[in-house]
Amino acid sequence: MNYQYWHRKVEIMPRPELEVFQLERLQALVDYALRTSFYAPKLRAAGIKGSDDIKSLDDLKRIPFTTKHDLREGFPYGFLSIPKEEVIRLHASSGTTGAPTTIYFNRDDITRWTGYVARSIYGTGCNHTDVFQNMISYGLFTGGMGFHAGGEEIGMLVIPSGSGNTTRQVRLMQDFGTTVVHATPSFLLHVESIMRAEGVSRDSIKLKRAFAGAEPYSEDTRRRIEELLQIDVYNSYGLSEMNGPGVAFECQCKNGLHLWEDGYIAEIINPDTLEPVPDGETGELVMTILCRETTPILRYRTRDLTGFYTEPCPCGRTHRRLRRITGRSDDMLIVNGVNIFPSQIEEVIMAMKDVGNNYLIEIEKDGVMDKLTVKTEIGPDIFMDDSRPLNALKERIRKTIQASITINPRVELHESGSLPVSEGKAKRVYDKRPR
Ligand code: DLL
Repeated sequence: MNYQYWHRKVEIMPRPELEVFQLERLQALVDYALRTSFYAPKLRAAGIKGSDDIKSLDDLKRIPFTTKHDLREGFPYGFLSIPKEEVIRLHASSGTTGAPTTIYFNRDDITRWTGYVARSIYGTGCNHTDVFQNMISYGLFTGGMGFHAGGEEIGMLVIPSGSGNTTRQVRLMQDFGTTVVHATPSFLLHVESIMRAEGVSRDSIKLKRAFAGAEPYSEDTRRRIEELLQIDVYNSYGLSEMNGPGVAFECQCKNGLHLWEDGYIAEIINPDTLEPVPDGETGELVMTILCRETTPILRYRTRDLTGFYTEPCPCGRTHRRLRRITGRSDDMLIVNGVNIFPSQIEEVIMAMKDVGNNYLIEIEKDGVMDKLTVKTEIGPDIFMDDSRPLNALKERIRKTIQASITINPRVELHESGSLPVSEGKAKRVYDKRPR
């Protein structure tokens, strides 16, 4: 394969050089952190009074972890390292409870962030001849503006279509010959359902690739989107605390997400003991941002569960690859005492051909017991008024889920397109148990 690199020198930089680079950035970052009201007392208490106290990358471990709770406590300016007058933009994460976490940028921060997104997009094989439809929310959410800037940096024609309005999205693809889209995986599946329902032929669009992220999805979901839309889907990972998108991204090999280690330091820890896990094992991702001065965040506990691939990638990039993030440590559901992750259910149903593109999970109390219901849409070849294949499908779904999670779920089948679709990140789990 003919691999393409946006920042070739950095992307294939030998690891010892990369680590020297990381150390220099970390030292500079610590000086910025010491200017924030949140980190100043914490770093001093850890014996770090300036960049001179960071002599090797190992010194990072002397710095305490930062949590979502800390970010909320620091709202609105506790993590700001420069005078407010020098800030040119803010983004905020969509916290459902309490104060949102707010991230500030100066011009250099935006330039660096854009560079990481551009590098990610280019690494999938795109170039300036592509027409890029950015089907994700613009605004406080980082996904819209982050990808928009990255696409423009490469010189693609960027269509800022934003999220939702599926029929119009398809129309835009037809009118402008869109070759690449960015969306959540759940929205991509919804686009396909709408195209099918409205009789839009695949030949009327020129789509080749999609960037899918901002929410967890399984390898089967990727495969399903790729097969239905006949495109290549690249996994894209990021979080507002670390700028947004452009933190880790799949290259043309589609075998894990290169984490841009010139801009970030990643650690994987055991969330219970807080100790590092052995190389390659799964744990909680902890991130330090090296490429943003204005809001330094050190050793942030993302709650995302993943691990590193240990073998090198055929593309030649030296930046390590994360495995697909299957969920967050706080996603875990305990149903009648059994620990399950929603991703286990997704894996089962998205691999079944007769199941449609949308599903949701509901948990209720039934007396003293928990009742788990999985609602899925049916595929286009099954009809609601034909009870035999319907019952057989229901039974097949029930058995396969039970074999995977050991719990016997109730299964409900719904007409294609009838389950709710959210414009942003999909809401799949409705836990209705009293707290
Ligand atoms: O979702 C940033 C983003 C925008 C990433 C567009 C990719 C594309 P937040 O709203 O702060 O930021 O949510 C971050 O979403 O901690 C993960 O739990 C989850 N997440 C993001 N990407 C993926 C992915 C943006 N590819 C949180 N796979 C993260 C699994 C993901 N989970």
